[in-house]
Amino acid sequence: MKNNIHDLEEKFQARIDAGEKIEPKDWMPEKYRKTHIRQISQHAHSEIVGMLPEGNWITRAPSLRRKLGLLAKVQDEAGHGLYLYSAAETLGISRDQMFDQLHTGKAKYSSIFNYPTLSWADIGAIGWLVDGAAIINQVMLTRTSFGPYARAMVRICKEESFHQRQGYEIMLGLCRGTEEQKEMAQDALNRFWWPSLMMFGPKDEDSPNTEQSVKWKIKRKTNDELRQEFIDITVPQADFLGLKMPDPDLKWNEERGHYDFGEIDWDEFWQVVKGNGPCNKERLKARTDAWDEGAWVRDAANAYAEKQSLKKQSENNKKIAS
Ligand code: FAQ
Repeated sequence: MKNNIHDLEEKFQARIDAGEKIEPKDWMPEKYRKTHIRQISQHAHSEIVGMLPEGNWITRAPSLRRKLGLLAKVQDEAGHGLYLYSAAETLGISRDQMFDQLHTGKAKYSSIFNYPTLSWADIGAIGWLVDGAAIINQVMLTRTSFGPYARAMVRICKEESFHQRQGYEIMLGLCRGTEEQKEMAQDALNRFWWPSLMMFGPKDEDSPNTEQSVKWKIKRKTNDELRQEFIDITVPQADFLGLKMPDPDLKWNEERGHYDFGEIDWDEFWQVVKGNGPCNKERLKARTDAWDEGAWVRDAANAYAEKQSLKKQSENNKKIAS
């Protein structure tokens, strides 16, 4: 038995090394399955919880055009959550189980969504920085080894690119506006810059999952590699806006061909991950309230589905009888 598992694992790794995609019904090590359930469900939860900080501004967007754009973006995020929950379901976990893990605090979601959106400029900063960071991570995931996850990511990335541009366009509008508007944009950058860098996860040396995930090509790049990529792309964008990065240690390193940057406040990161960020409790309450208040919708949908299936069954029975 031991040898059998060993053989299966070797064959599995050989498939991964050859660049093959793993599909839900293929044999896979239990840890590969569990890692995917963890990562995909947490990613799905991030999309759903991520709707909340922006939802806060839908009624207060400064024009109809901005309102339409934001509404469409938030709807896209619900869609991303749904593709991802479906991808995770192929691994044998139910949606109810995943929601239960979110509502009981067992499953994480991205730390970034535990920060408040205090001004309209924050919506620009989220699109520019948060979606910008999400794309860097998710473009990598279009090549991840698990087929359903990789395929979901292709569409999600296309939509995220729109989101990033609408955010940057909001920032550009503010930076070309009045002094007060430019200050709002700078303030949003100051508050969202460091939390955006934290989105990529702990430093590689403190990341317990990276080594195995890279070996299984779940992750094609490490947390630090992606974070550096994001910084290198984003700093010139801030320069173009005429905004100042809130990091005195940020400077181009000719030798490395990358920007050097200051130390991230890892205590803050872990506090937020553990549930003690500025909005953790509020976000979780919004989700559990939505679940409780939506019970009648789920009951009605189930009753309707049951009625339809009985109707279909009785029509089939009639056809067989005639
Ligand atoms: N927040 O060993 P690692 C978006 C946890 S989508 C909270 O490095 P891993 C779209 C990690 O889970 C944003 N927890 O873990 C949008 C692990 O704990 P666990 C979400 C974090 O999995 C935009 C522990 O720390 N994207 O923004 C965070 O190998 C705008 C040790 O860490 C994804 O989920 C964090 N930032 O690497 C929506 C992408 N970082 O689970 C609305 C898919 C780490 O063992 C508006 N996920 N942790 O208990 C990934 O690529 C990976 O899971 C990482 C973490 C890179 C996030």
